[in-house]
Amino acid sequence: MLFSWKVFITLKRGGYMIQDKIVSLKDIEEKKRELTQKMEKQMRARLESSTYPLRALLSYYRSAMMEVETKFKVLDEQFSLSYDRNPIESISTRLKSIDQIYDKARRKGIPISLKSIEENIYDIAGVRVVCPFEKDIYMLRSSILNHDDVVLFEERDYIKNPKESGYRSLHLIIEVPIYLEEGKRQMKVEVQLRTMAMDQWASLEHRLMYKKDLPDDIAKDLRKKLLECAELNRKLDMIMQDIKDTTDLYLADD
Ligand code: 0O2
Repeated sequence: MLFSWKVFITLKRGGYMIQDKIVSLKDIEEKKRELTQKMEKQMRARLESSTYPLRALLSYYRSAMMEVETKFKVLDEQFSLSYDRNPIESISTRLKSIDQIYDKARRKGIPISLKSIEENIYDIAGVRVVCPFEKDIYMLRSSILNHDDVVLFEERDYIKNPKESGYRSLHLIIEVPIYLEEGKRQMKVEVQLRTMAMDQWASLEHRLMYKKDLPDDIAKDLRKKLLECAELNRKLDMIMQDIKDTTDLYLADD
C-alpha cells in the first residue's frame, strides 16, 4: 500500500525542509524492525557490561568447584586402585543462582556488593560428596585437607552435632586457588560430605519441609516423624559401618 507522507528533514545548517515522499508501509515496518534491533542490542550491551563483574565472579566459583570435584574424583580413583573399593558413591556440584545469592545476602543483612558477597557468603559454590560409610567421610576429609593448596576456612560437623531438624553431614568451607590470566585467586567452596543414608534423609526432608511454611501443629508433628527417621538412619549407618569393620577384620586375617 502506498501513501503520501510529509517528512521533516533537519538540515545541517539548521531550519526545516518539507519534502513530499512516497513511503510504503513495508518500508516503515522495516525501519521499525531495524530500530528495535538496534535498541535491543544497545540495551543488551549495557546490561552485559553492568553484570559482567558478577558473572566473572560466578565463573571463578564455577572453576573452583570444578577443581574441588576433580580432587575428590582423583582421591576416589586412587583409593579404588589401592583398596579395590570406592569411598565415594556420588559427587554433585551446584552453583547458587544470582537470585539465590541476593536472597541470602538480604537474609543475612549484608550489603549487596561483590566484595561483601564474596566476604560473607561461603556456599556460592557447593560440592556434595556421598559416601557408603561414615568412616569414608573422615578419611576423605583428612585426604583433601592434606593437599597443600587446600586451606580449611570453616568446619561444621553436623554428624557429631546434628542439627535440631535431625540433619547430619560434615560441612567444610575450603579455599582453593584458581589460576587466571591475571594470576592466582583464592576461592571458597562449601563441601558437604554425607553417607547415603544421610543424603536420602536430607533430600527427602529438603523436599518436604526445609524452609517451608506449614501450619504449626502439622509442622511439629512432621518434624517429630522426620527426627525419628533421622535416628533410624543414624542407627543404619552405625550397623553398616560395624558390618564393614567386621568384614575388613575377617578379610585381613584371611
Ligand atoms: P541448598 O540448596 O541445599 O544449597 P543458611 O544457608 O543460611 O540456611 P548456613 O548457616 O549458611 O545456613 O549453613 P548451614 O546451615 O551450615 O548449611 C546450609 C546448607 O546445609 C543448606 O544449604 C542445605 O544444603 C544443608 N542443610 C542445613 N540444614 C539442613 C536441614 O535441616 N535440612 C536439609 N535438608 N538440609 C540442610 P541451602 O543453601 O539452604 O540449600
